[in-house]
Amino acid sequence: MRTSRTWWWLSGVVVGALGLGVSYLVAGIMRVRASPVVAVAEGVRDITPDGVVHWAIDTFKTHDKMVLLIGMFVIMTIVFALLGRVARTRWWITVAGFTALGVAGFAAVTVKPGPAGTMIVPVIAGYVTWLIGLAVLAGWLRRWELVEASDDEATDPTHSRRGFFIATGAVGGIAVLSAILGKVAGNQRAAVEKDRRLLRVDQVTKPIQPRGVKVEVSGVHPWQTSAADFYLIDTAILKPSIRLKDWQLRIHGMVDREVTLSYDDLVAREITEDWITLNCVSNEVGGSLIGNAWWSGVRLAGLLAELGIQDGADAVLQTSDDGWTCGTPLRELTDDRNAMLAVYMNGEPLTIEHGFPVRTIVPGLYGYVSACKWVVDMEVTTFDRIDAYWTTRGWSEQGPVKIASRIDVPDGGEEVDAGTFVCAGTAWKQHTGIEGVEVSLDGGAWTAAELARVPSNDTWVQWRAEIEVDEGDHELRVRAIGKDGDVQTGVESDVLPDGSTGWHSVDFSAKS
Ligand SMILES: Nc1nc2c(c(=O)[nH]1)N[C@H]1C(S)=C(S)[C@@H](COP(=O)(O)O)O[C@H]1N2
Ligand SMILES: [Mo]
Repeated sequence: MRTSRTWWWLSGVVVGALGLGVSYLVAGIMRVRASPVVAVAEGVRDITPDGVVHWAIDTFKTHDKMVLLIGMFVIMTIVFALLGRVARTRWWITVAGFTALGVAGFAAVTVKPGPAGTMIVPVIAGYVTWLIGLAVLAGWLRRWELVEASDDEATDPTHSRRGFFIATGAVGGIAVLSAILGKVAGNQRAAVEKDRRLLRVDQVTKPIQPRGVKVEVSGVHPWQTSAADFYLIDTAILKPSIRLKDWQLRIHGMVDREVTLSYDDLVAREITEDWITLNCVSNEVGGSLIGNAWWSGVRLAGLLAELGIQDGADAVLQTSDDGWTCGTPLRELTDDRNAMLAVYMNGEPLTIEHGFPVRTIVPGLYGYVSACKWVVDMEVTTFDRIDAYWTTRGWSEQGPVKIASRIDVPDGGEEVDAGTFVCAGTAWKQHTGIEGVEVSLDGGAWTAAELARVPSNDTWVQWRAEIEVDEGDHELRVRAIGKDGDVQTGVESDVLPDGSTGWHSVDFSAKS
């Protein structure tokens, strides 16, 4: 085989990369957040069956998005190589292939919120680049091939070969350069981080942990969760970077008077502050998708009352800057609890990951129906009229937190000293409160644990219990009792559709 033939695949890869780079650059310059590559990755995730998504999250933990991007990268490289390879004999397949990829990019960006007209520009730029780039490299390859094929011994293929490699190198270089420039141009993050650092909201206070909230047993998760340790759950592959001056919240729908608030409008209102525990519906029994923080923000009950809620409304459809939505029951937003538009977490502006500049926090509801990060739109409406991101994927429309408890000490598999052992952990049922916690050793009788103090029913509570353990293997179980008398069930159910149930148990051993 002539050497020229073996290089077609390389032109496919390099031209493919150039198209992606150019499209990324155009997206960056235009400040289109949904670059086609990321949009396709998000689209792939959206159309992936739930079972596969859960398997991926389970297997790769929080690296699932990285794995998705790397997987896409590998697949794209292979696809580009194949498209380059077939271009030699069947041009139309290559053109059809790039067109199909362009259409996928187009489809992925148009389902994103925002002006479709501008989001399509990066896709078109990338598509045109693919076609032109491939035509140029193919031109050099054909010249090289012709020279190799000619019987004329005097003709040296070096010139056309060199031409091909120089062109390929140049195209590859431009691809990398445009990707880097796209990154720089699109990088609002630095500016947003600066907004965060300079932000001062009057009335916001630093958290002061109430006395007696800790059981003081080493190994128990801290009662207050720092922003850095707070679990992160969202569907955004690129976290929205929103400048303070650009943020707006529109509240509309079944209200007498709709309103659009700027950040200054919002924080000029009275600030409310509270300790609130937030947890995820996907938290498995014994899991750690839960955290407790000091939140500062604006109470939604007051705000909504001012706008005048119309009869019949029972839900608020919240929309994030990245298009994610959730349906929150109006009752929990307007009753006595501190449901708020939070601006600070633990006395600091929200981090970008946790929803800067504004996110919702509602005591007593799982995050997926309430805790909208980067919130920009609230529509007062009715549940029967709306579909939210997770409820269209099999999760329950309503997501009140279920009573739960967890053993932090001993750790599973731990070896402790036989004799008296102090076990400890936490329990929660936000907005109802925990009345008691009980533990059972090796399937024996339930015995009461001691509870630490809590500032309100909206936080988790730490517990500790002294147990007598003999030498050998043991199993410890925990259950909680709510202030409403609800005793935590031992019946195990999966996180889907509305949160896990079952007792957390830990196997450990004791030695003399
Ligand atoms: N914009 C947006 N907000 C979101 C989500 C999301 O995917 N996108 N996930 C929700 C879920 S399922 C949970 S449990 C909480 C998690 O908030 P955290 O990441 O700050 O802990 O955010 C909620 N708010
Ligand atoms: Mo969640």
